[in-house]
Amino acid sequence: MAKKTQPKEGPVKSKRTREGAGEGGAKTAYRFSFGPWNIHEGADPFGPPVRDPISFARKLPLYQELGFEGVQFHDDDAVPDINTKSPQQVLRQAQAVRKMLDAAGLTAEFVAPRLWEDPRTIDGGYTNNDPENRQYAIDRSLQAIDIAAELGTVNIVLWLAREGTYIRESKNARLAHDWLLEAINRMLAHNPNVRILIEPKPNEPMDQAYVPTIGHAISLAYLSEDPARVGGLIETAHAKLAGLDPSDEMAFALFHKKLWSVHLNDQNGLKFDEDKSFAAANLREAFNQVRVLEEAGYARQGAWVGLDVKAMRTQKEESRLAHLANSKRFFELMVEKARSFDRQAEAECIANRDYEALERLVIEHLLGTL
Ligand code: 3MF
Ligand code: MG
Repeated sequence: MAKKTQPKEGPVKSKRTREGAGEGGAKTAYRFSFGPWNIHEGADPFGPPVRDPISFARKLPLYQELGFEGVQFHDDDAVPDINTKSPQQVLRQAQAVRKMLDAAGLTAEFVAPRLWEDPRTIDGGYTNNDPENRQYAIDRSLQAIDIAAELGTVNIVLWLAREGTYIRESKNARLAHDWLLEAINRMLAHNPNVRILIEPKPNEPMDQAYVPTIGHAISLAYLSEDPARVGGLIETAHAKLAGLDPSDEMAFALFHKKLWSVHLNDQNGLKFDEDKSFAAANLREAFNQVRVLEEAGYARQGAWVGLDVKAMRTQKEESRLAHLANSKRFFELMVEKARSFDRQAEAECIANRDYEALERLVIEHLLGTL
């Protein structure tokens, strides 16, 4: 009886009616994005840059060359020295960047207020104990919304980098969540089109962060003034750092219709946030992330496949973009793997509750030995 489910003995070819189909039946065409910080000079906490900087203007043509259409921004990627500029200067600079994007055939995916470098955000932005510093965080976030509007996107990503503590006694956690919600509501009220994507991460730079998983983010979304405009962005490495399976995190957000972007990358166990190339450390987890996105028809609603990957510090100038090309290639190969997975054999394994056979089906499929 188990024979049918034994890959070596030739699984029955299926009609694969659910293959890459999503809900509507058509296959998903993916479009890819990354942020300018993903072309990186290689500095780490223990050593200086090892590659020359590339200006934003010189990075833009590289997007198309690599097959990417979307650009992710921090507010100050679009408007450098943002704190020294008047509101009018900020908007003019954003308009100039929009022209550069248009000329390069690129689209802005999101803007993220960078609330982790200014002296006023040393102890957090929205959850800072000092009301003046909290006000700075909100003002800067509202300005990021105005920049996003100029760049032609409604998406604001909140990576809550310093919203947490080094020692738990230093903040009132219950109050901190109240302040976070207040900040989200202020942003929603500022522009009726804006959508907020919370990017959870459990630690680093803080010892403990307040919104460590997508479940925490979505619970805040539902409490907000307009839950339909608050969702999430899931980064593979961040889910791993929380000890969770990234594909399950994505499935949870998809179930809530709140997976609005992803930061695909990889992470080798529980250590610093490595931002390795997608699929480079955990092939099977990468397969499962793509499988979940495929099944849900993720990209159909206009969501992007965003990467948040860093080149290894050892990488030489001439091949410093390989991590981006590789990650995209590995994603596309995984899409093929997800689409060609034998769904009928899978269904038989499940019906027989023969998960050892299912294990073999998956592994032999990934190894290409079927
Ligand atoms: C965090 C992010 C970014 C970071 C970027 C630079 C939107 O995972 O995705 O914020 O700023 O990774 O380190
Ligand atoms: Mg990220």
